[in-house]
Amino acid sequence: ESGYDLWLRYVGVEDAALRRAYASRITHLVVQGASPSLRAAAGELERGIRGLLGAGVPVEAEVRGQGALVVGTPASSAIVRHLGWGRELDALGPEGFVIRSTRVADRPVTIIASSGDAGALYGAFHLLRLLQTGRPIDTLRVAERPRLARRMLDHWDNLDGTIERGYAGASIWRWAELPARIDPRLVDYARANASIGINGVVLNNVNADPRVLRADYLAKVAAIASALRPYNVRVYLSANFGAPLPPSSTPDAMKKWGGIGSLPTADPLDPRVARWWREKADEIYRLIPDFGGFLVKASSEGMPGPQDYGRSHVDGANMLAAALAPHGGVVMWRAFVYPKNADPDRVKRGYKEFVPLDGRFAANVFVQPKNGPLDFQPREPFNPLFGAMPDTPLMPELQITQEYLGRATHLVYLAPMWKEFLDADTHARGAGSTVARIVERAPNGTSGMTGIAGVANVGADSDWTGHHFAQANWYAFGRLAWDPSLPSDAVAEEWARMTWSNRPRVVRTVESMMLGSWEAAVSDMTPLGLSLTVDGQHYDPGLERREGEYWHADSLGIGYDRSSRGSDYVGQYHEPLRRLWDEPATTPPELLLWFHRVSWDFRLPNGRTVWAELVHRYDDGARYGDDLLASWRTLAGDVDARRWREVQDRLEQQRAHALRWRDASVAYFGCRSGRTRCGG
Ligand code: BDP
Repeated sequence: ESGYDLWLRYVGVEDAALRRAYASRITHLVVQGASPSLRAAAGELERGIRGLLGAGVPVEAEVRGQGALVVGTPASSAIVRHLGWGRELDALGPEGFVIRSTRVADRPVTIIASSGDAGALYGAFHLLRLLQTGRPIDTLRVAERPRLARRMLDHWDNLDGTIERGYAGASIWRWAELPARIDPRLVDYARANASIGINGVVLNNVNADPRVLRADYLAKVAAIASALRPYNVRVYLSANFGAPLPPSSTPDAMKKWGGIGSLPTADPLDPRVARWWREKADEIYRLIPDFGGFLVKASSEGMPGPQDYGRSHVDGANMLAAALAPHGGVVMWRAFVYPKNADPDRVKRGYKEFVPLDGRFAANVFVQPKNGPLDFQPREPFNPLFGAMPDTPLMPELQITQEYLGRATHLVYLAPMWKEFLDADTHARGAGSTVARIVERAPNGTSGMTGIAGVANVGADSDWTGHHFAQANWYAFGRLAWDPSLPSDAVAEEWARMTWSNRPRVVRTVESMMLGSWEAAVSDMTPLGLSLTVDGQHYDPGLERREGEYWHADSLGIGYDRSSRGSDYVGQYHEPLRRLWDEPATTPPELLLWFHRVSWDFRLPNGRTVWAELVHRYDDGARYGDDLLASWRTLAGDVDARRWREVQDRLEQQRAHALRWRDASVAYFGCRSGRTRCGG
């Protein structure tokens, strides 16, 4: 196996009794309705059942005897309509579904029903997951609905086929061939997304090449949209704010992109600019009637934006929102904005830029903060914007691609990191105001204005993600976007069963390898709340690079003082966090050096000094590489040879790299602190 099939392998059920039980419950398939999504559901069920049960089942127009699997909506299917579940299905929404064992004309059947075709498709994938993970299906009573409306995968793909922070080969969008030829791989990509509930993709890098909005590219975008549509995946684009300008107008850095228009300005308050965007939106929707909207990185890291014209983020976002609103599109306006003049402490800047704007964005604008205030570090405290903008829909941006977490070399399962973020209590409206709850509730209950985005780790490699275990992060992102309350271990177990095997030993081993891997990576690269310890490529240790900027280490101590006595970043949090995190003694050790500069002899709750704890963690983190290898070795023969060997190779690289991190870090801090000899 190459890994191409992801978690949708549909290999035969090994347990013969279970396979017989499934076969007696699924003797034929009845899919009433012929919409593209219902056809996709039927196709997937046929394919999955054929693989899992070793033989296909007939597709019938009606229930014939026992064991029908019926799929449909009240609108598409008379069988579903006559069950009288309409009210319940309506309450679950067009993406929600029920799966139920019941009787039709006195015959036992299994029903997958939804008020929408998309929900029926999601239900089909859910049933397949039950079969793939060996669950009983005799007395099903499933009711599901997504907790967030927009579950987005953001590609940082460039028009030349490269991917910013991509470690799995070239872009899967083959722009040169489009729109004439649509790579069949796109259908498999769409299936994978649908299987985990992802319903939107941004095709291009946030450092957006404006040409993607040109007519020739829009025709290509429309072709991609048509391939994804049956799977309920809508297309969005990153828009370059300077697009109305002429191509390569001026050589200065702020406008290095130029545009695709001919206007002398991109000032959002200039009526010509507003009109340009309105016409652009009209053009897009003529080609792609269900186009999702724009993701915008503006006035950030050299990208053009409203601040080039003395305007605010509100001016910029609302102008674009007005162009999209007549068509039902949205703007996702990134909050990854950190102008130097806002504050000497970089992590304070996003909050200072955006909190004053709360409540002023148009109804179809999301503000999109990263999970942490800095930049996708292995561990950060939650971004204080969550809980500070009650009147603005916030769509968190997570990073699935492992920019700072060992790229596609390291096995790092990210669900525990995302859970720490989603479960973090902001205390914005008293205890229990978790990030997940804030994100799940749109201000004023505006429908469609909840969501979450993950920066994709997908590329054209045969295994899609460059490491077989990195597939788990794509999978977990989708599952958590559907339901942020799912536990990391349950998601890991599902994935392990589908991707590797249902054998208990494999499931246990794979799951345990995954579950400790994030903490180990944090220990190895950024223990105790350190950040940006990497080199320019964001892969190898590069401690000297950032010395003094994100933390400071010398003979007296280590850390960054963000307490009220320092940068007062802690003041951006609600009580009691502000008070707790203001003192080293009541700050969780995991974030100690993020919030405080302490002496090397400062004692942690476990009795170790900071120096001893750092060394201990580096050691622990590095040793996880050995543990992973030892665990994986026990599975030789339990999993297919090619994938086993490929993972084994990666784990060996990871171990060597982890040791390098430990040695470089201990040597560096040993020298800075005066505990060990420098150099050599
Ligand atoms: C940083 C990445 C850079 C992105 C930027 C962003 O290093 O490639 O363009 O974030 O999110 O993490 O805009």
